[in-house]
Amino acid sequence: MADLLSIINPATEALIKDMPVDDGAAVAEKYGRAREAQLGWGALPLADRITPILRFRDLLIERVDTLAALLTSETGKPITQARSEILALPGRIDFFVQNADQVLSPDRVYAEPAEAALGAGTLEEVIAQEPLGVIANISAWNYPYFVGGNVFIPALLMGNAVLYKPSEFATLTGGAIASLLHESGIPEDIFIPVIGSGLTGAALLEQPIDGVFFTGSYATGQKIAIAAAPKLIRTQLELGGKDPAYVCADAKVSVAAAGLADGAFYNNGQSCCAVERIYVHADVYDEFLEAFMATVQGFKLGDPTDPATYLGPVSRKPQLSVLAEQVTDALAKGATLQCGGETLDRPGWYFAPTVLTEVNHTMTVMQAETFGPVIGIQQVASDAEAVALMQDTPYGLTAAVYGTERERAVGILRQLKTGSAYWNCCDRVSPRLPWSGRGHSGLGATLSLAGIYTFLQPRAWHLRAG
Ligand code: TXE
Repeated sequence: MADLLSIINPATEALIKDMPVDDGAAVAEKYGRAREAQLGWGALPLADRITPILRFRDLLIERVDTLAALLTSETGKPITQARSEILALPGRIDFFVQNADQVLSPDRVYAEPAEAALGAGTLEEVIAQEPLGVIANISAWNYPYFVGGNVFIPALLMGNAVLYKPSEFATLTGGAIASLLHESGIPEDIFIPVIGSGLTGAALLEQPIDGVFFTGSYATGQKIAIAAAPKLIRTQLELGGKDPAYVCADAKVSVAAAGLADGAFYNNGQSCCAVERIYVHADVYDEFLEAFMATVQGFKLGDPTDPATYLGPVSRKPQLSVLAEQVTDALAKGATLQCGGETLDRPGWYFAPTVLTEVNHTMTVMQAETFGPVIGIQQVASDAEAVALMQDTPYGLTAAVYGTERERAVGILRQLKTGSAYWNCCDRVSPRLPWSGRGHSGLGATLSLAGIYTFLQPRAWHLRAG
């Protein structure tokens, strides 16, 4: 009897359904089918792989209401944000489709002049790109369409087969994505959902796959890397972050306050690139805090199926205690609670939007990933002090600086080791730009041309005419 995975609605705590979990034998069987099907898929003309992907793109738009309702039911993501995520994936698909041919076309890099051939046939050198083969996509729950699509769309376009394990907290959405891809014409043995949690993910890594693409925590990312290491396969890790933002003395305070409040609380702060620490120059601190608090207190918290809701429940019940512990620790070390600070006494896993001030780096809230609706704001006396504090983290996903002078902001950002840098913006991802992390934030890049090449391996052809 297969183990069951209980899918719970975070807003009501009601059981949605129990799903049978794939055990090791089921995972091995799915791997075998993917391996058998991949060669034929990789040998297809690119156009034959693009057609079903474009159909999937259209179905995402057609079915957005149903897909968004499902995503909201199992993650608690406010329906407006669920729709936005689904409707933004077509733009990323367009980028991958528009660049697929350029990336896959063989590149003739050298043709030897006839006179140099000394009577032998002339030599030409060609670089060809080949798919990795069968890859495992072990995905996350906070943006299943984004963090999944960033991987499986280019992987499929480049001719790979994908074993896709959605997070146990977004399993129904993972199943809906698989059904939609199959309805679009992606062969069932080319995109195979693997259902379960960590044990199923670990079983997937025991298969002779050709690459693993993971999104999740640093702790689990380490386990993935250790399991993948003996195989010497492509290992890509999109992990967490402790993303800082700095408000310079010359910043437009209203712009910074609105942007950073959204950056800290959108998706209930459950984004790898959510703003997790805010530093504000003393000259604008009071004005910023007042504007920031006004924005936060304007956020509507409630039923995630209500289009007016901005803050729903957190997606995972254990996070409630993580958040409460970070608040307790901060207050015990001298922080001031501006608002929130506790789990709400109501059905569902709701944590009040929380702003802490008079914080410092002895507090967990300013050092460990929060991944929830809690933010610390610290006053600084200079840009140099802000840089020192922003650098004080093993993570390196994104950093943001709000200020009028571009050179001043860029000069600050250049000192920080992050994969993405923001001037007067934050918490944004573009298909045209590589999404990568330094330090504990990960390995490799998705999106941009780099995020397409990562699903390929180059082959060097040395061809001398007979
Ligand atoms: O992540 P996990 P969870 C961070 C965030 C969050 C924390 C925990 O701080 O609070 O991670 O979230 C699978 N071998 N991020 O529990 O445990 C697991 O089934 C193979 C940031 O979701 O990392 C799931 O599919 N697979 C991140 C996936 O790994 C294993 C987004 C992630 O699980 C496994 C999500 C194993 N041993 C969480 N153990 C971001 N970058 O945004 C687990 N899994």
